[in-house]
Parts: sequence; C-alpha cells; structure tokens
Amino acid sequence: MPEYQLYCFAQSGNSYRAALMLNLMGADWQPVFVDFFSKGVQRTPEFRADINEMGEAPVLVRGAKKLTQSGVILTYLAEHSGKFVPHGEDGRLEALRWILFDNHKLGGYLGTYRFLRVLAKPPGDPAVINFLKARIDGSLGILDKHLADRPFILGATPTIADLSLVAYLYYPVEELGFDVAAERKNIGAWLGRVKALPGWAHPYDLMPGYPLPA
Ligand SMILES: N[C@@H](CCC(=O)N[C@@H](CS)C(=O)NCC(=O)O)C(=O)O
Repeated sequence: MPEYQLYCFAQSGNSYRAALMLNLMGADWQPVFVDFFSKGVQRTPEFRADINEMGEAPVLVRGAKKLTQSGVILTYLAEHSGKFVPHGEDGRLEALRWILFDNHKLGGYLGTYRFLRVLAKPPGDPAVINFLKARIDGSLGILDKHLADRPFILGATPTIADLSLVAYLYYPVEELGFDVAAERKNIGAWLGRVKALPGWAHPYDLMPGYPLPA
C-alpha cells in the first residue's frame, strides 16, 4: 500500500493542489477516485461519515491520519517533506494569506465558474457565470500584478502558495473560456516556471476520471 492515498478526481482543481504537491515531492502515493459526476459520492451519508464530513475532495490519508482542505494538506505535506516550505513566521503567514485568497477569490470562484459553464447539467445561469467571471478577472489582475517583480509568490523559490494558486489555471482554454497565460503575461510566465519543476504533471494526467463518460 503506498504511503499516501488521495481522494480526488481529474476535474477537481482543489484536489490538483494536493496531487501536484505529492508528485513534486516524489511521494509514494495513489489516487482514490471520487465519482463526483455520475454518482455524487461526496454527497452520500457514507462518504460524510467515513471520509469527509464536509462532503468534499481532496482528502489525504496517511496511515491513521486523515486530512481535508487543500490548504491544510499542503501545509502538512510541506512540514513533513521539507519541500515547498515557506520559511519563518513572515513566510508562513504570507503563504497562508495567498492560500486563503486563492480558496475564496480565485480557485473558489474559478472552480464554480468552470463547473457552471461546462460541467453542470444543465449549465448555470449566464448572469451568475458573468458575475463570477468579473470576480475572477479582478483576482487574476491582483495575482498578475504581484508576479510582476518576483518569479514565485513568496519570492525566489516556489512554495505551497504557488501550488495552491495554480489549481485551476492549467485546465484547457475551452473549459475556462479564456486563455489566462496569453492574457496575463506575468501569470503566463509563472505558470511556465511551475510547469518546469521536476515532477510536474497536468491534472488530467495525475488524477482519475478524465475524460468524463459521454
Ligand atoms: N476549500 C476546499 C474546497 C474543496 C471543494 O470544494 N472540492 C469540491 C471538488 S473540486 C467538492 O468536493 N465539492 C463538493 C460539493 O461542494 O458538494 C479545498 O481547498 O479543499
């Protein structure tokens, strides 16, 4: 049995944060498929009782330890591997600041926007999708400006803050409806730097469930 199990599915950018970290660490891990779309497994009483009371992926299991929330999982994996660690009190707080911003205002909105746009059946209300797109544009502007004069979120080296913020940004242009790397040049260059890290893989190559059954 591999050291880590990650409950996840390919379309989940929230799960991708943890899967990418495990791969970049060179960890011994295996994905456990959460059948989100056809079975809605995360909504079952069994999943909520046994796997995650919050009804969400990702969930990381290591022996008797079970962790949820990608920011918590990233923090745990950084502390235990010594990789992508934000150093010192200032570094830890700065990473946490960006992880919270991401969960609320970038990944949080982008995951919902993409779901309503191309994954929900029927698709979401265009007014809601447009509202979310405007919020995403604001957040991407903030991120692009931050990256204008530093290669990674905290400076010279990549940390868990970068691995959180990239969550939804490698998914195909057709799914997002815009080309983030082309439209925001600092974000585009940063995505290239993260992609160049040894062990990087695309979410659709790292987690099960792609493509979706027709
Ligand atoms: N803040 C959480 C978000 C997790 C989350 O919303 N995951 C989605 C899949 S991408 C989910 O399982 N949603 C189930 C639902 O909302 O019913 C994290 O970063 O782990």
